[in-house]
Amino acid sequence: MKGTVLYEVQENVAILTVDNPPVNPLSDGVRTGLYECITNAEDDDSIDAVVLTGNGRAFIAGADISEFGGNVEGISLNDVFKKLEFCKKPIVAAINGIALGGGLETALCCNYRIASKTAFVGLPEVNLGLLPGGGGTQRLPRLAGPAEALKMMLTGSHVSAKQALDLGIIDNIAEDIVTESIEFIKEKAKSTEIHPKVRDFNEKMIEARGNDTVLLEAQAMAAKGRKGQFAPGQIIKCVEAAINIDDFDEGLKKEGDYFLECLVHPQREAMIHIFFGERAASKISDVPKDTKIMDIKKAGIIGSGTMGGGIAMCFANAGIPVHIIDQDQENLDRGISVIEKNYDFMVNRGRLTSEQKESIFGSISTGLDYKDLSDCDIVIEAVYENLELKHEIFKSLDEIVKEGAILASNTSGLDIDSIASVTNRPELVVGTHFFSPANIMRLLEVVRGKQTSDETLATVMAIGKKLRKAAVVSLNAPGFIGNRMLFRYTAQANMLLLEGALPHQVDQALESFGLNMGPFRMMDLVGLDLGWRARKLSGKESPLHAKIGDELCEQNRYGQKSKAGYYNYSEGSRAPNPAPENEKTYEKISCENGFTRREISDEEIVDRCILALINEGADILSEGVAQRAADIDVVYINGYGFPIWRGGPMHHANAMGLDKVIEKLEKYREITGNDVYKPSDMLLKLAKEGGKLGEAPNKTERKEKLDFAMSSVANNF
Ligand code: 3H9
Repeated sequence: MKGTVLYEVQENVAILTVDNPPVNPLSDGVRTGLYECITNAEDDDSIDAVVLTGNGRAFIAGADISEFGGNVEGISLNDVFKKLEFCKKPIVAAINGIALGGGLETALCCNYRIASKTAFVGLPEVNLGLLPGGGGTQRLPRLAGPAEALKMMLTGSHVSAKQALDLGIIDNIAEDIVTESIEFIKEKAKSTEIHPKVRDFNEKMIEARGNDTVLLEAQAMAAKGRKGQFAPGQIIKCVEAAINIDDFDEGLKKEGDYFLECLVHPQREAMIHIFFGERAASKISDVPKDTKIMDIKKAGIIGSGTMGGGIAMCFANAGIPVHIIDQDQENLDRGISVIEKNYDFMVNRGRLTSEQKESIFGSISTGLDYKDLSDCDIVIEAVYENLELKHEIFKSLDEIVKEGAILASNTSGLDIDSIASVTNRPELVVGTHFFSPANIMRLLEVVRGKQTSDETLATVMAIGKKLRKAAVVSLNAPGFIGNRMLFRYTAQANMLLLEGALPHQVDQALESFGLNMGPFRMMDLVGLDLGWRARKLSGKESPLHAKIGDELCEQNRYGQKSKAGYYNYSEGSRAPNPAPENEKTYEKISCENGFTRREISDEEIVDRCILALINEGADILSEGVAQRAADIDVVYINGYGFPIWRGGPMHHANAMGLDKVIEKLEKYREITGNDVYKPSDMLLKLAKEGGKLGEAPNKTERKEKLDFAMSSVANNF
């Protein structure tokens, strides 16, 4: 059995300590331990009261997520909760740290709750495609009121001890959590007052009855922030039951029914796949666990543009002082004022206090002289994509920055080995591909060059965690993981346009599938002119899929920046408006290239774009560029707007069944004659074995990695 509960007695108080490192989830051993320890305390006449706390940095991080979807052994969580709630002795939850999901629900079954200053609580089950199924949907609204409870449950956000106190979720904050909790419960045990149970607090429920506003607002919040997800609607139904049903146990039963529907829903499996995928991504199979992590006390950034500024904010937010260098003062002034505006915005939104802003913003310095970077532990170059320029910068950095410091390039696709080759420390050179805006987007691709050392890689992964990024390792290969897949995907979207579909049709079909933004809206946002200019410079003929975009550029339609691209944009707005004037261009280019435009169904649009992603992803895996399929999913969800509830393109393929994937690939290969749909060898092999996309093959079985010099992807980024 996993986990246990320690039992200790101090001054007639039983102290129950949940012990299941590192974060004390409610695994079978903990459930059994809790049940038995409460029974012991009840049966022991010398015990007057109980303190329940957790070992280490967590109180309880929730139900054991690894148990969902399998056979749950031992005592059920709800039996434990019943035991706690109806314990004959008063119980206080001494919330010493993290109390999430089933952890907060445990505390809500106690008579009293005290938290340490640094503790935080929340019901984040929605992030796993679940709802708080241990009474949380019934008890939290009784304490915090339905509006605040819904906000917490629909966003999954964490609430500090101070906020929890203000919301009425806890009764007090303590400096010395266990000692003060013992004193507190001893006093309570002496008094004759009835020890409260949250189930009996009906006031806020009765108050909310007959007024739909709270529920309607919750529905609007879910529609905006959790598009396509199943669990939010279930959570709202649970709170509706809490408000309208007098009998608490009947409300609990409803919650149980709605929870089960979430549990068996495919979204639950997909979202838990991503929860574990994000954590697995930080484990690098051939880098020993005990690899030394370097101490990063100061960071340097080259370039104060959007990327450089965003990256600087990430470091400053994580408490690491950062120095930004640019080539002229005007750029620096502009860059730093954008950063300050971002922080002011956060202050205005109540996300930071003015004091916090002063301290964080104050840790960012700027200058023009590379010498000021000499004492940095890591320097990240974030200038525009030009290999010669990057070579120059790395040569200078290598001379100036202290020995042993990491030099990183924020390239989205250039050859890290080539950049490393101009330095005398290739083992300390790595790619750190942040996504724009870097202070908001969670994805960080960490690009491992041929000579990047284990220590450098492990340190950069640790920095990624500190910066709260979803960090994924990619081998150094054209487009790395994400942009290589994106290239295939947008190329197919463009082929659909050439064959007869229209941009808004393609966008709508893929947005209905769950993508945040359709490919043509995205291309307009990024700018059609980047690829066009690169192709013009190369003097080569545009590939078929780029023909329409290039023709639009010839008409000065570069996308949002010129207020016209695949769509039209009005001044000051990013909302896409139809551009019927483009249709004659589409017809002309289709005709010139031998296509007879045809009706294309939404199903074909989605299939072709998503299959292109899957097939390329399988190649990336078979080359070992990504360590495992889940890494690819983490990349695509956090950097490219793929819906988390579908678990990423690789999980989506596994869920569909690889046989089915191959069948569809063959079908579209026949229809289009395009080799993009030639099933990847890895898919064929796995389908034959009845396997699933999982780990990359070991080094000897890998397909040869794409070469920068040979790749069309590299020429486009
Ligand atoms: C629930 O409670 C349902 C109930 O309402 C009702 C049921 C009837 N279970 O993230 P970290 C592992 S649903 C199992 O790197 P951090 C994690 O995989 C649950 N394992 O640390 C990792 O393992 P490894 C609701 C868990 O400090 C290790 O612990 N609760 C669980 O950055 C360290 O994790 C949640 O959704 C778990 N519950 O962040 C909370 N939690 O080392 C989910 C963690 O092998 N957890 N692990 O890779 C979190 O949000 C973060 O882990 C936490 C710590 C903030 C706690």
